Amino acid sequence: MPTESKPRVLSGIQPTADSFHFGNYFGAIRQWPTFQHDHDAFYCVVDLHAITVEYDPAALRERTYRSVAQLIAAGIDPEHSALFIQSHVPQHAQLAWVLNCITGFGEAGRMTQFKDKSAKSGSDRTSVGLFTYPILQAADILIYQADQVPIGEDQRQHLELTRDLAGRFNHRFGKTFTVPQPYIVKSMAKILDLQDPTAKMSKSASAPSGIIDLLEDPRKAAKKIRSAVTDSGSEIRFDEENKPGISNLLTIYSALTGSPVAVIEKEYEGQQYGQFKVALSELVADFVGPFGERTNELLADRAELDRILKSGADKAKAVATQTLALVYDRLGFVL
Ligand code: ATP
Ligand code: LTN
Repeated sequence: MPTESKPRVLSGIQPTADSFHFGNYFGAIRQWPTFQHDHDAFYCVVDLHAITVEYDPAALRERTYRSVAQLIAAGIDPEHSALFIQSHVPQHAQLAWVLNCITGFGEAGRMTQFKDKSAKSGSDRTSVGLFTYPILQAADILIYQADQVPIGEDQRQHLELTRDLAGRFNHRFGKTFTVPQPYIVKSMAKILDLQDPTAKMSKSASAPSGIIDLLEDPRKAAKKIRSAVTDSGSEIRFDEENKPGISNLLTIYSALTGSPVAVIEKEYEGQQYGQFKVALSELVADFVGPFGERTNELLADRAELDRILKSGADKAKAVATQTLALVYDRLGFVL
């Protein structure tokens, strides 16, 4: 298929941890490689978003490389997708400024993620950057004229804002942007904290024992599964309400093997939690072991990563400069 007729996808992820965790992987990243052959795919590590909260500069640089390496280890092929760092393409920030100027203050204030995060840190420690975070996200998407945006359920409101801003700009200044569709797969797993299976697995809220990182030592990962909280009773059955612990482990088993939960339940009928956990702990170790090795191989050759990132940024800039030129023209800037 010629490139022009392929639908375009864009997604992004923040480089805010040394490793992505199972929630990030099974809830978001895993689907990215599935688009790269029949879509025109753009994937970015969003470092501009990562500075909206307090952070350490040396850690950010290292985490950005680690994020890129993990995305490649997860199956993103830089020959087929444009894989790049957001700050390498200045048009994101340039378009964000324009979008800031057509976003209502109240409209931005209604974003629930901002409300939750700012409530936690208090208004003096909340940056204006965090307030405008969703507008920069809209720029990430609109600068590529993306048709589809693979995201987790938690990003639905940001995508709605993106669609509103695209429609508003088009209405005010003439048709300029593609109005993107969210691509939210209902069956994408929501992974819960291993120690508190009523809360999601989260880098900021979970204790280390509740999280499995993709770059975890395989033996430690296996041990975390064996020590995961399970529920009273002994039946291996999916029941989110009454058996959140075992249900979460069934979700992870299913996500790792591709087997439907019902098939796994049948397979383990009559067995104890302990036996199931041992089997799952081996699957987890077999997954994180090679994943970590591949990521470390990639990280050992920074020059090659820089080459990949330069080529990704070049592909991205080719599209982004065209969109920005059109936007500046529509806005009435002297060209
Ligand atoms: P934080 O603790 O700072 O909220 P996080 O651990 O939730 O961070 P994000 O950086 O918000 O991680 O995650 C990126 C994406 O990964 C999210 O948009 C979401 O789609 C997905 N994701 C994160 N945690 C989970 C989870 N537990 N289950 C499924 N998907 C998840
Ligand atoms: N806010 C998103 C990350 C993100 C993104 C994007 C996702 C930034 N820009 C553009 C999709 C498209 C998150 O926290 N998951």
